[in-house]
Amino acid sequence: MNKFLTLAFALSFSLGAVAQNPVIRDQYTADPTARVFGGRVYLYPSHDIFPPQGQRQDWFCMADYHVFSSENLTDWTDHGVIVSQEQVPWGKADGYSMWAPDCVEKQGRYYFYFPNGPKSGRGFAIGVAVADRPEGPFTLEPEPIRGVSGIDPCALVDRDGKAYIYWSGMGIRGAQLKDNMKELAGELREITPPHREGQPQMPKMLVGGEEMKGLPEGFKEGPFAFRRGDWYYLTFPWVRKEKGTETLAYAMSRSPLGPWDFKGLIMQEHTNGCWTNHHSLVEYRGEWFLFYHHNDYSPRDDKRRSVCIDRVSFNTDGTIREVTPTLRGVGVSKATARIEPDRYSAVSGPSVTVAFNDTANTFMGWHATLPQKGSWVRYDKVDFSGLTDGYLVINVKADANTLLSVREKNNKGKVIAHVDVTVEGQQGQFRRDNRGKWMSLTAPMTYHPKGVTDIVITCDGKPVSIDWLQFKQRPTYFTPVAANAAPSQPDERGFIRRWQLREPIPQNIRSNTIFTNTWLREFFADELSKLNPKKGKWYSLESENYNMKLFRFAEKYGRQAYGNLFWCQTVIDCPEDIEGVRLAAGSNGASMWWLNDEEVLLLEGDRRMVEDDGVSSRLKLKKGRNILRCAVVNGPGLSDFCVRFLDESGKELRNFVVL
Ligand code: FUB
Repeated sequence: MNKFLTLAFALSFSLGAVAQNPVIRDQYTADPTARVFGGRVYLYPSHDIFPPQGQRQDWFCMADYHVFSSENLTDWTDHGVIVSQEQVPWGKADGYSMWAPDCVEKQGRYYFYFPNGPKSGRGFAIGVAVADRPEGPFTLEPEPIRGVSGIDPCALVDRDGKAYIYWSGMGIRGAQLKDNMKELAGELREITPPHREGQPQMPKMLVGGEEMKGLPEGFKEGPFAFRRGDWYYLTFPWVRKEKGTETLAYAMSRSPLGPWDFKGLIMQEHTNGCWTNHHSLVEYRGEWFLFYHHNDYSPRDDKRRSVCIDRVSFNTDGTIREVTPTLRGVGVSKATARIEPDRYSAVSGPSVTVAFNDTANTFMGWHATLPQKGSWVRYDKVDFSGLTDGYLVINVKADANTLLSVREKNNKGKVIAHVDVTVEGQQGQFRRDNRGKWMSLTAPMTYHPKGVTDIVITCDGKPVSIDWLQFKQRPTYFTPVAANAAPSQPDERGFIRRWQLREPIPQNIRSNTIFTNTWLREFFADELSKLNPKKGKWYSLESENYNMKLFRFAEKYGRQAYGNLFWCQTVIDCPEDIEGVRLAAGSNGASMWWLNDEEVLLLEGDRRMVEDDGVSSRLKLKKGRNILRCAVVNGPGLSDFCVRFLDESGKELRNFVVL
């Protein structure tokens, strides 16, 4: 037996939840072969990269293969590199020709077939690597398959255990494989390759298999053969003379090596001129899917491509229904993951536009622009399961104050959340000047859809662009306190967790450096004089933490998390007069503290919350009710506070209750 090379196992990592086209969003992927192994879909694509110096800059360039897998066609795991060019014993270490591959399983072993440029000679050979698991590690065979000269291998293991290989080279060829899956079963013939004008004559070579008969005239490559019922399908990229770029086409037969009966197209030419397409069809959980590629992330360079998936179906006579590519793709998107409306299922009309977020780094994705009141985008199959107390986070950009809604099913459907996009400071949410800037806004959910449904984003005012949106379950953080609730105690470290919080008052503060003693005194005095306990909503809450996370409170009740003034008060009931105590507080943002309407502490400057950060002078807590009040203000940044009383010896005070 020749020398084997065992390949290192690369680290796997998940790409996060993305259900839209393209499906792999951090690297170029092309020529997708999808296979189902052990109830999971495995994706074996080529890996387009930009050519290094010295390589032809306008040509395909691939140095390795990754394998990806998914259980739901939404979340893809990248298992890393399984074969790279410098590991192939017979291949050029710098050939950059690792074109379309395939992988099939037979008797518990996984056979990975891939083309590559041989060390000596021209053209392509096809190699095999074998593994015990679909994601490897793969062991490379020392030599390519004898008698196979070409690209784009595809293997078919039939129900009777016989296996076949198809490839592209002087037309589309097919041959039976031996049981070892590494050699052709039939005779090999020596031929003189046809001479191509302007090129040197290739030396004689061994050729196996036969050219597939019954296929249409014109350029063909990328065969993908499969069986469905008693029909064999040979599918392939095909160039129609009159159009000049690749379609996906197919032929059917009752036997694995034909002759074939040409049937027509699975997909038309790409409308943007992307020259190639390449594909596979796979049945998964009772549905059929077409994997193909398009140059979405690289619209001006069709040698850098990306894998897409759409559903495909069959007529009763076994013929394939033509597939129209979609942006939305397949798979269900979780409401709690980022949803990208630029990958829409439908739009109100052609005036809705999609543009890259960053043309210098297209992997940053796209945004959709709704140009006028009434325009909308629909995004189907969003799963709201488990979201019981949610709010919306949406990343938007606008040039003027506007409104949008997220609705269920259609543009007149039930409003799930309504967003007030304020960029100029007159409406509710943002007072800063955010014209033309991306902003993450939050909005309460006014309706919680059940299970999987479609969402529609409607523009209800001026033009607005949307990058992504996401629903979040409101964190608990606080438990509402009923009016007749029993008094609570300070926690075991003396921190007071029960507070009445007024809904936040948004502030136009760009920087916390303004929080000087003088500024804060004036600000708090002014705000205190305006404070009307009957105006604005007050919430009586018990915190799950020793500190009151005010920004979470804001978020939970659908207000902006940053740039707020918070009013907070609590009632302390003492069994007796307690002399010589000190108030010890920490706050993120500046804060001022009053005990029974007397100012007792000011925490100034741009500070973070630290326990006992500021300590008052000695105070008296009187027998009965004492009102402790604080105001916390912050510009950009989080807001929270923690507070307790310390006794004469500096120990936390706990002999009182909080009403
Ligand atoms: O990816 C390189 C080549 O482009 C493939 O092998 C062909 O099928 C075409 O997609």
